[in-house]
Amino acid sequence: MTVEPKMSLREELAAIAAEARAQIERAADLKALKSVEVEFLGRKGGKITNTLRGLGQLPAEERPAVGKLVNEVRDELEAVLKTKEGALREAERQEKLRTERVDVTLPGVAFDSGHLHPVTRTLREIKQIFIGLGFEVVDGPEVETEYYNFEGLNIPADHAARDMWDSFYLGGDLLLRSHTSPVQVRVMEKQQPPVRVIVPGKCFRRDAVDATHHFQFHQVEGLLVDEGISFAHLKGLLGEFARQMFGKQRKSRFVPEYFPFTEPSAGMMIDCFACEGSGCRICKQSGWIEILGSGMVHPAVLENVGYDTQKYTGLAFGMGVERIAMLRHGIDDIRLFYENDLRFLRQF
Ligand code: 2NM
Repeated sequence: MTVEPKMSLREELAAIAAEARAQIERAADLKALKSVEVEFLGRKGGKITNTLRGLGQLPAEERPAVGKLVNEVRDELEAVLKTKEGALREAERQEKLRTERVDVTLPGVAFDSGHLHPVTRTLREIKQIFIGLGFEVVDGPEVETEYYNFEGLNIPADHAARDMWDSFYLGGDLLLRSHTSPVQVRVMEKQQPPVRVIVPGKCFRRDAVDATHHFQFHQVEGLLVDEGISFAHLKGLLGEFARQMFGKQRKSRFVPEYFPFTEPSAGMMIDCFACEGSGCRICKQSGWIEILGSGMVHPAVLENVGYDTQKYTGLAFGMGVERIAMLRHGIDDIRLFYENDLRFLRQF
């Protein structure tokens, strides 16, 4: 029977250390490395740690030297582990960089950028011009009472002129406003002159829809009330607006019109900006285009809001925003504005 010579503690230690080095070297990742660390250097049951227990069996004089050796082996293995850990971390980092790399040369996702609707743009331009001329922009309700939409504006119930502003009636005395003039009445009720306001907004009329009419559209109306306001102010103000809106060489002329809330009333025409007056599609060969309605505020309207008509006079005007936009861009059908057809909208 052969007797295996019992390994000395030193030999045992050397064998464990060699095994540990080999396993550290083989560890494929940090997780594997951690289990090698636990197996050999773990505080409880680690193979190196366990050898310290064998120390007690040694003769007393050998203990310090072997104890020192155990510590040295432990320190050395810890150092080897640390080096291996660094290498594995770096390898993992490189792998992450490789797999998560972003190709910055790929074309990005292009966002379609939209733009403002041509009616919105025209409305903003009109507002900007009157702001520059000292007007304040106000708005008011789209659902109105008969009083503000009609009576207050000198349009009594039995008046034939109501047909010009036939509305949508909501029951009671409520209706959808057929112009923005009710807002001017509300403004005048609240303040004494001077009044300098423009009122942009949506209006509703019970009109048959065709190329130039729609049941919903936008207006900008304006009102200037003060001492001594005359028709000369009206012509000067609106002529300046026409020049800023349609070109500084524009000529304007006024033609008789009828509105119940103004007296006298006048339509303003400008010479055609498209053909300079020689005749074209836009001015229907006449050389002139009507762009707005206007007049001196009827004294009955001023009395309705309690103004002193001996002291104050006013001028007022109104224009259709869609109509102005159509003229400007040569658009021949108002319905195109509301169809949301991008082939149309992208042209403006
Ligand atoms: C227009 C034409 C002429 C107008 C009159 C008033 C008010 F409130 F002062 F009576 N607001 N707007 C007016 C005058 C509107 O639109 C074509």
